[in-house]
Amino acid sequence: MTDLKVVKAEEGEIFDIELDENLLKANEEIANENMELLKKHNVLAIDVMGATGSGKTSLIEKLVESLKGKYTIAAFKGDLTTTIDAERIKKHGVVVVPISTGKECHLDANLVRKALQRIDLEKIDLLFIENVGNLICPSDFPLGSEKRIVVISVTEGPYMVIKHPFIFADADVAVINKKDLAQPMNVSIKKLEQDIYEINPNVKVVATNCRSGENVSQVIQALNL
Ligand SMILES: Nc1nc2c(ncn2[C@@H]2O[C@H](COP(=O)(O)OP(=O)(O)OP(=O)(O)O)[C@@H](O)[C@H]2O)c(=O)[nH]1
Ligand SMILES: [Mg+2]
Repeated sequence: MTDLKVVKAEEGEIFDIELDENLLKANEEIANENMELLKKHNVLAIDVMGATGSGKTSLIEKLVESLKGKYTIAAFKGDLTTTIDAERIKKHGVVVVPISTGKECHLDANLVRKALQRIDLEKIDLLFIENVGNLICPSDFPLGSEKRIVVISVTEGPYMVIKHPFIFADADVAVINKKDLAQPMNVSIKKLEQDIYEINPNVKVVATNCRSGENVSQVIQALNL
């Protein structure tokens, strides 16, 4: 592939705290507890992960608009400090809990557990959890959600998928957003789709325009909602 000599991180040389095994194990245990709790109350939780600015909030807004007649919906929104997205989702008349991660580049199961204590789970059918915009860290931190959506958009260029394979491996639905900009960006949606299927043949891929709402109904179908 390349003649360039690559400097590689060997095992034991990666100092990133996210790779600390105890931390990941602790997170997984809490995620399992969250999942049990959600199941007990018949709440379907969906983790919406994806690149910064790819359209996660726009997608949730459209999903909420389409589904709020059928389900009672709540949303959690993880961000470093702001509540901008939480306010956007709240405008659609659903319960929203903003989660501030401080400096963390992803949500974790403990923060979600704290947020779960803020809502009446008996009154909720469907919970969207918008993760912090990031294609790397959230994949290591299950939250206890039953389904995972990954959102990328064509404006991030043609290599987003092959550069970030891990996040697609566990996804149920992959959304390629901003399809209206594919042509000016000179990005092939077909190629992005192929790249995703190569990583995860079981994922359902939908190309959307979350501004207009085009194909959001296909995302709903892909989620079996
Ligand atoms: N042209 C176009 N713009 C879009 C589309 N979807 C979202 N946008 C715009 O893209 C910008 C970012 O969208 P958001 O929904 O805030 O993205 P996000 O992934 O939630 O962003 P962060 O939470 O900040 O990571 C906004 O200006 C949206 O209006 C789309 O399909 N086409
Ligand atoms: Mg957002």
